[in-house]
This record gives sequence, C-alpha cells and structure tokens, in this order.
Amino acid sequence: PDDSAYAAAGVPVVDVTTTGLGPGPLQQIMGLMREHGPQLVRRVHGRDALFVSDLDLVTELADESRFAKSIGPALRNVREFAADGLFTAYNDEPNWARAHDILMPAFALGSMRTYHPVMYKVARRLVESWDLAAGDGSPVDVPGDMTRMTLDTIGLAGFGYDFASFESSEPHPFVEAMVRCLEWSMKRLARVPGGDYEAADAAFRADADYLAQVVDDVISARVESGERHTDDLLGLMLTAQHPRDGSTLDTANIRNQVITFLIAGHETTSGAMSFAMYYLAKNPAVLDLVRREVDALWGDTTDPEPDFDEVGRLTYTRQVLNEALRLWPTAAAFSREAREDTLLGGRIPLRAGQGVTVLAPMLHREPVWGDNPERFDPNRFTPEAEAARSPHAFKPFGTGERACIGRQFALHEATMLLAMLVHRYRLVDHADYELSVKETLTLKPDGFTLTLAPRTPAD
Ligand code: MNH
Repeated sequence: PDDSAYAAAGVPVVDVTTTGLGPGPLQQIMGLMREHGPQLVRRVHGRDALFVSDLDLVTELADESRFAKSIGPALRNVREFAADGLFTAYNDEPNWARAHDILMPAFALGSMRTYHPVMYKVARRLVESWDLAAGDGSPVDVPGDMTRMTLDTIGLAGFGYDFASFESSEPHPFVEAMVRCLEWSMKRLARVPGGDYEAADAAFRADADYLAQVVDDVISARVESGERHTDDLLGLMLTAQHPRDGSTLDTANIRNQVITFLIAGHETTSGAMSFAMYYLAKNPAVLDLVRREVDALWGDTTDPEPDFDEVGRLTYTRQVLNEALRLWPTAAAFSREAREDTLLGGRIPLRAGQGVTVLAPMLHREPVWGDNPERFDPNRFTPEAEAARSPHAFKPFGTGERACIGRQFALHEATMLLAMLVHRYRLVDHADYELSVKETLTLKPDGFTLTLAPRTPAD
C-alpha cells in the first residue's frame, strides 16, 4: 500500500530515517506506539514495515486460514547463517514439515522427563558457581551465567555435547560469534543505501563459518563416538525417518537444524530467566510467595534435587516466568503474512505475502491487561485469570503451527532453576540496578548483577 492507503486506513507512517533505528529497534517501536498508537508503519530509507500490537488485529493475524508465518527482513538475515533450519525455513520449504514432524516427539512431555536429569545437572553447575560468589560476596553476572547454563543445557540435552561454559570466565566463543551474527542481522535492517558494509559482512562471514565449524564438531563427536542415541535431537536427526513418507534429513539440513537449536534453544530462555530474576529482586512480596512455594516442597533441605513432577507443581514460580515474559518477551516480535489479498481489521489493505509484525511487548500492555500494565503481578497468570482472558493477549512463543517448539523445554528448565535459586539464596540488589534492555534481536537486561547470601532460617 502507498501512503494514501495507509492514511485512509488510519495507520500513521513514521519515518525514522534521520535518526536510524538506534541500538534498540524494538524499544524504538515501543516508543513510537506509545506516541502514535498500536498500528504504525515504520519507514527507514524508504523501506516500510507495518507493526501492530492491538489485540483485535493480533487475533485476526493468528487465524491460520488467512495468515501464516512470514520470514520478514530480520529472519531473512538470520537465514544467512541458519538457512532452512526450523526457525527460518519458509512455510512451503519441504524441509520445514519434514524436520518438524521428525523432531516433534523430542518435544513431547515424555521427552522432557528424559531431559530433566541433564537440566538438573547443569543447574547445579550454576549453583556451584553462585555458591562461590555467595561465599566471597562478589557479584554474579546474571544474564551471563544464565546464558552459560542454557547453552550447556541445550548442548547436552539436545546433542550430548558439553560446552562447559562455567569453566571459563569468558563467554563461550560460540556465544560471542552467535551474538555478533544476531547483531549483524539486526543492524543490517538499518543500512543506508550505497553505504559500505564490506568489512561488516566479512566479519559476519567469519563468524557464521565458525558457528558452522562448531556444529560440525558437535555432529562428528556423535558420529565418531559410534553411539546410536535415538532419543535426543541429534539422534533423531541422524536416524529418524519421517513418520509417513520415510524420508530423512540431509546432512546440510542437519547442520542448519543444529545451529538453529543451539541458538533458539538458549538465547531467549537465558533472557527470560534474567528478567524473572530482575523482577524477583525488585518485588519482595512476589519473592516471598515464591519462597513459600519452594519451601513447601523442599523445606530446609540443603541441596534439594527437584524431581520431574515437582517442577510441574511449581505453579507460582511458573506464573513469575510468564509475567516476566509478558513485560519482556525475549523474542519480542514475530511476523505474519496474508495468504491472499485481504483487509486487516476490515481496513488495512494487505497484498498476498505482505508481512505484518506483531510487537509482543506492546500486545502485552494492551488494555486487556488492566490499567496498570507496567506493574509486575504474577497473579495475572492464575488459571482463573488466564481462562478469563483471550488466548491471543499473550504471545511470547509466537502463534500457530510455527509457534515455538521448545516452549515446554524452556519452561521446565527455567522454572526449576528459578526455584532452586530462590530456595538457596537471598538476592541482594547491591547496585540498585536500573533496568536497561539490550537488544541483539533478542532482549536481555544489560549489565544486571546481583550479590548473594545464603538464606537463613529467618528469611
Ligand atoms: Mn523458541 C520458534 C520464542 C525457547 C526452539 N520461539 C519461536 C518463536 C518464538 C519463540 C516467538 C516463533 C517465531 C516466529 O514466529 O517467527 N523460544 C521463544 C522463547 C523462548 C524459546 C521466548 C524461551 C523463553 N525455542 C526455545 C527453546 C528451543 C526453541 C528452548 C529449543 C530447545 N523456537 C524454537 C524453534 C522455533 C522456535 C526450533 C521454530 C519453530 C518452527 O518454526 O517450526
């Protein structure tokens, strides 16, 4: 549509070419929406992107008969290193359905039982490292350590590969290369026509090649071990046949899937746990309720080892995570495209294939969330409150058949870790941390540190 069509539909066009997208493109759109309302076109160097966040339109966009996942400009950039992996595959690319059907069993509830011991083992690595910090009063780098823990977890649970992230004071080089690739994907959206990006692209290529090399190590470690696992992601990829047509994944696609899962499987979960820790540190009344929940399970056991079913009973802890994902959904935007020419909301003309991006942080602040949406309140996620609300009001995991395959994996891992931490430590907001959200396509609280003290019977 041109400007007059947007004007006729009442959709403001905001040209940000003079300022650019800045270090936080998502927060920029949040700001624009606060100013201009929940639908707008952001224009940069003549490139338009339509963003929406109001519940009615998101509800329409979730209708799979009219709309499907769109691989928009951001994901097209991610495709440069994840290619036809599940996250970035086009809907009609045969490898999407093939890999989806082959890998689904690995994300069924039964499989979470299989991953549970590994998740616990890695959670203990974090606890051991935090015990040292609690002992000498030194601050812990919350997002840094959450990233260590989630990378080690997906590596071990998915691929039997140990990144051993807690053995180093630096982030694993895989993480650094991955973050630069994600940053490249984000910054590429703001490019000035005719600009010189040769150096940036060469650096990106080197990083992408390194990711591919790590993945080849992960795969060959398994192949050379001669072990025939069939129950983890890599085992399924290497051995499983499609349930209906018997087809298998080819080598190039397996590599793309491993890159995809190593990235998708840790970056967002790490951010979600970090935001949850931030809100716990800032909301003593909520922290107290989590304590009651974990104390009811584990009392004053020094080193409780949560079993699988106990994690399912940590319902309030899970509400805390949901509430953190409401305010800061760490994969903050997802895009949909019209299957046919259509009118969104009966008035915004969309051509077949044209993308619309849902801005989840603003959807999650819509009027349906009440008149104080900035308030952190896990009671928004009691079963009663959830039943009373549209299922489309909360979309941290996307929507439809292309929604997050790893949701249960993330929630199990994160709920268990948060509960263990709250049970064990007093969280001290020693730096009086002021939230600053860092964007690398995904979101994290930037520079968030805590100091820790063991809990005493009094608290
Ligand atoms: Mn995950 C898709 C968010 C954890 C693997 N994930 C998505 C989408 C969102 C998302 C949003 C849909 C994107 C889109 O429509 O373009 N994911 C999250 C969040 C967390 C998360 C907020 C943690 C919290 N994701 C995980 C974990 C794994 C994983 C853990 C793997 C173990 N996610 C995926 C994959 C896809 C995906 C794979 C793509 C699925 C598909 O398109 O078939």
